[in-house]
Amino acid sequence: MGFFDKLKQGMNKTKTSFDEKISNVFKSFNKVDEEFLDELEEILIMSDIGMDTSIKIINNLRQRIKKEKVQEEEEVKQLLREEMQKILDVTDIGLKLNTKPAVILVVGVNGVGKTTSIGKIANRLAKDGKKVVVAAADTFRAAAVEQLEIWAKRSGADIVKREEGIDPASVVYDAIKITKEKGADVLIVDTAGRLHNKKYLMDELNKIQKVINKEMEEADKEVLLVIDGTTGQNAISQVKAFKEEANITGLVLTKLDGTAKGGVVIGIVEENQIPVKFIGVGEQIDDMEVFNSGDFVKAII
Ligand SMILES: Nc1nc2c(ncn2[C@@H]2O[C@H](COP(=O)(O)OP(=O)(O)OP(=O)(O)O)[C@@H](O)[C@H]2O)c(=O)[nH]1
Ligand SMILES: [Mg+2]
Repeated sequence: MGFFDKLKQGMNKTKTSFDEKISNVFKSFNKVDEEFLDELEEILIMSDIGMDTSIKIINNLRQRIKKEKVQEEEEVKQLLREEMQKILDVTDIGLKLNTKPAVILVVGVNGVGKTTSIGKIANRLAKDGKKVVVAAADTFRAAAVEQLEIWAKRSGADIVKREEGIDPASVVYDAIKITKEKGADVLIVDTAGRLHNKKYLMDELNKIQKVINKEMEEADKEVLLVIDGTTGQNAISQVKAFKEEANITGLVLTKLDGTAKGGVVIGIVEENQIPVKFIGVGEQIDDMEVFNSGDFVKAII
């Protein structure tokens, strides 16, 4: 069967987990040789890890298998986990919010979980004793403001909101002023979900960033790009588009509950050297975890 047929078949059978696929490769080959490694490489590519990253992982794996004389399924899996983990451990994953105030700008395409993640992050920060203000800079829908308001109440954060349709950058301007007046520690800015091909929305994001850079020049700034963990290859173009417009400092990978996916993030981290900071594992306020590369690779293999 050709590569593309396999790819198609793979997509029709997304229920077969990554781990099962690897075990199947072990069943079809009785030894860990070049053929086996080729097959494994195809599985990585089909799991959205990306061509270049998959090749890199397999090359490293090949060397280690040779050097460490590995033949057993569990040993190979362990080496594979370690090689993936190495890629994911790019930099420090904590939020850098040492100034008072500091700011977190949250961006991403529609429906990925931005507002929900803001609620969860605000809650974590509040638990650490921080005073948080959230800015409702998604002014497209009245419902967006209401949704953020609910999360602000749950987490004990203050909210700055204006009427629907107003320029989001002006909401951010007001929110910065209020954050300073209240002596709050962190301002978190919720933005509208924007398709990366809609130029005016991206321009608007630039305007928000200009306001932040001007009004909070000295502040520590995190720009978190939220990615739906059930998305495949499309996540790569999302990262590319947002990186052109914003200085992304970290990723939030959501909806990892109930999915064996998320492999795409390995390629994204490798290619962009942007760390995953949090993962979302449900719709409730506590359903967020600090990203742990070791646990993550264990979950997929
Ligand atoms: N299962 C699960 N659902 C999630 C998670 N994060 C968010 N959601 C759900 O995803 C849906 C969209 O979440 P929102 O937070 O509104 O997403 P958004 O990016 O703010 O959406 P827009 O503002 O419309 O662009 C909601 O139904 C959330 O409950 C998660 O980690 N797991
Ligand atoms: Mg939202």
